Amino acid sequence: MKTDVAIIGAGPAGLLLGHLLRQQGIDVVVVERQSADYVLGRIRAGVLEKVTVDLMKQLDLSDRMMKEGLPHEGFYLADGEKLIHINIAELTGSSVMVYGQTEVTRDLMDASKSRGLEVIYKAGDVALHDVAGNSPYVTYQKDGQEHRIDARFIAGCDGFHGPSRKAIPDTVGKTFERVYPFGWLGILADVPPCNHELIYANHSNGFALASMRSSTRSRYYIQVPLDEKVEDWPDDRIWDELAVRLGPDAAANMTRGTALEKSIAPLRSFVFEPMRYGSLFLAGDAAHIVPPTGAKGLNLASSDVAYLSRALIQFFKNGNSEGIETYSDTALARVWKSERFSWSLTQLMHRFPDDGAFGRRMQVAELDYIASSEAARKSIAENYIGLPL
Ligand code: RFL
Ligand code: PHB
Repeated sequence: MKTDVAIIGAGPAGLLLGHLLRQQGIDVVVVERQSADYVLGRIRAGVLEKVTVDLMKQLDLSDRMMKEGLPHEGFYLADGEKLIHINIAELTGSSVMVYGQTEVTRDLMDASKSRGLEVIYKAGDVALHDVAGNSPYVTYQKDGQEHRIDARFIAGCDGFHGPSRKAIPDTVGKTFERVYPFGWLGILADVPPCNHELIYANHSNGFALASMRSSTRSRYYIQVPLDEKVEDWPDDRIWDELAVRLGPDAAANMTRGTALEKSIAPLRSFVFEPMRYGSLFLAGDAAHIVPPTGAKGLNLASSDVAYLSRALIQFFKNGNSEGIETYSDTALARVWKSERFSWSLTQLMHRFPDDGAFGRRMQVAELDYIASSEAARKSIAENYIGLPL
């Protein structure tokens, strides 16, 4: 098979990029290791920045999101007795959209066929070849046969564990990493949310987040030690802990229900530089990971893809390779700012086992400052809605 751009991974980064390039008549093939159902079964992000909403609009795939999504104009930071409202709308004139990553993925998947976006699911042993030069290719196994896709470029949109980043030689790539000493235990349930806005709570038992997917579906998280097992957390234990950590007002409004999904995700900050090597580009989680506290992961995948699609369209339409040359630096400049925000909000809202009394006093002082300073709240709000492209 021959194509212009071979895309590895059919998560949000791969599907968004595929659609944006197809919209301009550029040939693409997407290869995905998992089945479509498996990809849709992964419960992840819930908060979309303008950059993600705008890309779906640009693709004319935003109808369901505009109908079913919930625009949010604020959220809360809670710390013991203190409840700090970050009024995003007042502070920035903007808002974010609560609409699940699963739904974004479904909308992109549903439109694939009619828009000529070929996605090959259940592709085994995906491997990248000759990425340093101008004639790279991808091989994979499917139905007991080896297949080969020759391309002008390869886009590595295969998440943190995919093969793309590893195709860049160690002598070229640099990694920057912080692993946090805890994870998030998430629960999804068909119950109304306890509050109409998200609540991020710092409690002595650890962090908790009250989020949602709709007016009838809630998503909650609690900070747990890394060695904790989902099996040790029957639904009732999670609801009890949420009630304690989120405080009496939220607890009074919290409806308990059976978990539709329950999982533990470790927290990490990670950046790989550069995001381009020869004919290979990295986008999304393949190049960087943020702890979910700032709701930035999916939105960073979107901004990478916005930059990369422009660069590739410029190249294929006008023979102009400037965007391709600058992609890595341009994308990384935004990545590092989101890394900083996600790291600082994680630092502020979690209990770190080794931070002791001094670390806790720093958190209290910072939260006190945020509560008393509009400038501080504005800085949080403008990062939360997403920095401009
Ligand atoms: P994905 O979604 O991981 O997709 C990568 C795809 O590549 C496939 N793949 C392969 N394909 C072929 N061959 C191989 N060898 C392959 N290896 C892997 C995978 O099967 C997969 O389909 O990466 P992408 O597209 O870069 O998207 C990134 C986002 O998924 C991620 O950043 C967010 O989910 C992070 N995140 C959040 N982001 C937000 O913007 N807002 C949020 O509110 C938010 N909440 C979250 C989150 C992530 C979480 N977890 C579980 C890590 C909450 C949680 C709990
Ligand atoms: C979610 O609803 O899954 C969610 C919301 C906000 C975050 C992280 C996750 O910061």
